[in-house]
Amino acid sequence: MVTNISNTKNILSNFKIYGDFIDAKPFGSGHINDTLLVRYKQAGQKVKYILRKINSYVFKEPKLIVENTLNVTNHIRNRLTQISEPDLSRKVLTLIQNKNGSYFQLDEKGDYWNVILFIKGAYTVDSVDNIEQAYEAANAYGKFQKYLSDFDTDKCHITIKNFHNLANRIKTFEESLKHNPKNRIEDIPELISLAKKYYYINDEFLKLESKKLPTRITHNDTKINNVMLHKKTNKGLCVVDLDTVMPGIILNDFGDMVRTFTSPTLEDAKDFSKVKMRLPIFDALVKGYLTELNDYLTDNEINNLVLGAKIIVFEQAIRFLTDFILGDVYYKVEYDLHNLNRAKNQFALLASIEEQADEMEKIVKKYSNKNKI
Ligand code: GN1
Ligand code: MG
Repeated sequence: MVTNISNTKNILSNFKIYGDFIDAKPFGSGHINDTLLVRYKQAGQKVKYILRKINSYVFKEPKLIVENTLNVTNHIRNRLTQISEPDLSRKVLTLIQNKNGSYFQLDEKGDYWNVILFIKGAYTVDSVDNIEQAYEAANAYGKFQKYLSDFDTDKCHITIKNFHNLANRIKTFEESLKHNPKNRIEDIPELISLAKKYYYINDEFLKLESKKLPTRITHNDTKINNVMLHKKTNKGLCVVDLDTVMPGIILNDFGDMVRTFTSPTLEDAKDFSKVKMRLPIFDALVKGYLTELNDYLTDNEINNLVLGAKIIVFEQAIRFLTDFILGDVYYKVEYDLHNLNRAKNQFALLASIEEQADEMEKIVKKYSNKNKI
């Protein structure tokens, strides 16, 4: 992303931010929105903000994201106040108003921008280095889920329709095979057969769906780098990137944690032999998550968490593969085969999960308080 400073300053001038602008730099590793870290000098102190341009190809109604984020953060702030949690501004995101009192700014091209206060003294990681990080980040997502357990699902907008609808993702994948607009499928027959082999995961899910999993307000993008960790204590501080907070099922949030916490490599690493589901990291993840949620989740949810991991890793693999076939229209790419490598990487992770599924089930049972006398 190329930063045009005068344009950035122009956008920022609409928001209620005081002091003197210092600089703005591209930030983070998101594939969708343009994100900048912006610094201001306020009364001698440097203060950081996150400025984001919302991707309107992906989010058809960006206003809905801003409304959801506002409602969800207000709800969490109230919950934290009730339990007298200290240091509130670092435990929940703060949205900044523009000078008209709204929480987004429309530019002359019709793009939506919003500004968030950067969480002070926090950092993120793109892959997990140790069990402590896995525990802390999963625990932060567990708390996030717990605080939202009494948020009215009818009051939360659907920001992307069918986002984690695996049947629909398979349909889109099948359509991409038919259209094959860039003649890319000729080179990848084995990968396409492999993808089809995993359709059984959707059949398993459909059988389960009839047993009704509760609809909750879920995050839907529970990547490891969407949790801010405390620089000094390494504790989970705050869950960020609330764009896809929507009514959903817990299996998806659990699944995306397994996807992004347990592999030692990044989702686009090209040495697929290094891609593995690491059991000790999975153990810490389950412990951190269920410590918060054991009393909130149903037996049916807990008993199917491992299926959630398979669902999300498979879904992500075919999302990357579909985007490769369609010519990289959705995810930002840095080189021609980027989406293809991402897909291969995710299929390697899925194979590793399949191999260790029994062990994973045992770990979930170990930390679950269900079916125990
Ligand atoms: C996208 O916001 P970002 O770039 O972290 C995507 C997620 C994928 C992820 C893969 C709205 O997330 O669903 O899991 O890339 N977000 C959207 O890294 O599609
Ligand atoms: Mg996101």
